[in-house]
Amino acid sequence: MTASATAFTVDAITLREIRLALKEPFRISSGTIHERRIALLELTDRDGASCWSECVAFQLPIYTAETIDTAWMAIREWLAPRILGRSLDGPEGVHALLNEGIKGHNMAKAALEMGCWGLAAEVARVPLSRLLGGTRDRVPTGISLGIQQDSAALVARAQAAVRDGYRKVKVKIRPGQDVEYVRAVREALGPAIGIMADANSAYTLKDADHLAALDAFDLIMLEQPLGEDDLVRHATLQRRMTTPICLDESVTGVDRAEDMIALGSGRIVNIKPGRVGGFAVSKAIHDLCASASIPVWCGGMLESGIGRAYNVALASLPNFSLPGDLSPSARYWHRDVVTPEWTMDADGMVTVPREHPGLGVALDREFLDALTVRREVVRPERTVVAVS
Ligand code: OSB
Ligand code: MG
Repeated sequence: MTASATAFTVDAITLREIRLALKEPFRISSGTIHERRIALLELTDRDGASCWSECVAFQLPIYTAETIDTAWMAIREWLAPRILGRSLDGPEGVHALLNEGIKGHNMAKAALEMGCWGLAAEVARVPLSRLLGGTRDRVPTGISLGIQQDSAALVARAQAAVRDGYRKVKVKIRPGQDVEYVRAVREALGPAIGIMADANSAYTLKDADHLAALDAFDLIMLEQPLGEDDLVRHATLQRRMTTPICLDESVTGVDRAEDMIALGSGRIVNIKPGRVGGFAVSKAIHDLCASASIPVWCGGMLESGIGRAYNVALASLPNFSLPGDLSPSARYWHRDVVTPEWTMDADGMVTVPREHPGLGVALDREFLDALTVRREVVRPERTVVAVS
């Protein structure tokens, strides 16, 4: 791909908030998500091309510090003005432009940066997966099951997931709902099914012996048992467990992935492009992990079909060797905002759009309009035009 083929100039960025009710509430150790308030971006090129992207921040800071409202402000006030009206050769350098002198706000940066990758794919008329360097036509999919009222309810969902074809079953855990829940799932599913647990930072090193009891269940991995900043403590815990630790919240950039590898804080990385500031950093973490023989997989943030298009494209890179949290639309929503909706085949595989240019899905504009609760257009020179 020549640089000029992906050159673009963003003329306007429309921020839009939609509300999308989950089919059922999703509970993690730190809180419950009932409905997604999602910030969407529409980036419009000077020559008329446009592309949508999604900000994965939740309504409350239960996963990382960011929220939809902090991201909205960061995009409008500090980040969008750095991109608007600037002629860019391609999306590769966008993260550096957004990151210079602006700390944190990775999900806000990612929404813009990934939108630039999508726009570049539109402009160059290539599928996003190919622009990124993806090589797979289909990606294996796992399900992430929220914390349930009791282990019987969890087992029923896990069994249904296996019947649906999912290639991996992830169960959320927290103190009091952990070892016995995992034991029940392993006993019900038998030894052949890939199972893992995700604690979303609910434990401390005082729980090391308790967590080591999970070693009995042959888990593919234990995701983020300790705090986001606990790289050294994760290394201590990893030495006390045979189950591989996978880091999610802790890996906020390439440096943290390097630290994980150097310290032995974990053996697997969950890459969520939103958490690390977008695709350029995701690719760099992917490449670093590939060279260190660390498997990676693509995490999820209960995205709409728009964010899912970006995750599926990313997961088509070669070192995404474990099933991602890339469930089909119908697992989350009564109706998704894209057509076709995301589906999974009976083998638990999601097809990567590798023929259509851009995201490979179309937006259902009428439905999006009906879901929209606020909209703002940001133009060059930081003119904010409030629309509603
Ligand atoms: O830690 O991966 C996580 C959902 C909300 C907050 C954190 C996480 C999750 C998931 C959802 O596991 C995965 C999905 O999008 O299906
Ligand atoms: Mg996680």
